[in-house]
Amino acid sequence: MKNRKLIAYLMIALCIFSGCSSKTVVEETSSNLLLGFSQLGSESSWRIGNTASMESAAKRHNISLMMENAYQKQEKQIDSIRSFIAYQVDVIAFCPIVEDGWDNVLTEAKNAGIPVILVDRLINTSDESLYTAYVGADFYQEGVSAADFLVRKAKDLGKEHLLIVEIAGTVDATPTLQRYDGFHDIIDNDDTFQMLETISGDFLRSKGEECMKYLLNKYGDDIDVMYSHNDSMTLGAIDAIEAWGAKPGKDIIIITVDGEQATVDLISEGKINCVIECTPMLGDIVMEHAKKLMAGEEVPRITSPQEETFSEYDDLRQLPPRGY
Ligand code: GZL
Repeated sequence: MKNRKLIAYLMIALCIFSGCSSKTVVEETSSNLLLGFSQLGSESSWRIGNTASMESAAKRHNISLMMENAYQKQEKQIDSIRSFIAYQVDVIAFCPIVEDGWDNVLTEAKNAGIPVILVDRLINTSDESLYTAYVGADFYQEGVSAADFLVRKAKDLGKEHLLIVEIAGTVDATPTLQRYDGFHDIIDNDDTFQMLETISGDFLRSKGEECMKYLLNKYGDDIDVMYSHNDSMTLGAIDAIEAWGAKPGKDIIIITVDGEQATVDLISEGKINCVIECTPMLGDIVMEHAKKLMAGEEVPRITSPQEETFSEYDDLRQLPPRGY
């Protein structure tokens, strides 16, 4: 262990002097389990909550965490995974920003005998042995839950024809692909609804606002519903809707995913109609898996947390603080 600590600190020094931008943080503990974690970025409150969950869980489980932030760049994640391999960490965990392009680096991890845990998002690979476990949401179900709310809301309003715009997440990211499929598998088969357009806001608040401005300029007051793949984009879109002079939650039904405190609070203010929960608190599950793998024990291939739907139909006064 002492050698690895020395190498770790030398790597950090090298990283600092070479100006590499993905910040390496080594949270050291007395344990001899070192987990290398590549976080994809800091694009949303959800992501910041996920990072905090991983850091606090590592401490709780007495696991040394070497974390690098890729700031939305897949190539930085690949570099981080290679440095974890070079340092011979015990387990690698990462949130793949997109589904494609991981086979080569994960084959290197496999050849080095280092197990890989996918956190929050999946990869697209023909070699299922390249990762041991996935810890993250059932995004398809989140899309279905969003559609289920809209079907109920349409019936409640007695509406027979509603026009929908969709602000999607990062192209080729698992939540984007599956939140789209889950929603469309219901909505596209119901004549009450008509999709006007789907446009990517890359999970960013600023792009959510830009997308909604574009959609309002193109479709104006014809828009009845906005379905957004994450709360950050929704908050930006609400700024655009109010600047347009419409009332979010009334003139335009607002359905969003993540469950940040900020959006759940807007349900009570009547500005958002439905928030589908996607918890970022995955750290404890990941650390439990890492400890079991180090003990030579099996772990489940897929672990998805139970998630709820919060809407205007619920009494949210007793809801505990969301924590992100
Ligand atoms: C979902 C996660 C998504 C969130 C966004 O698990 O991958 O990425 O919905 C975040 O807020 O940017």
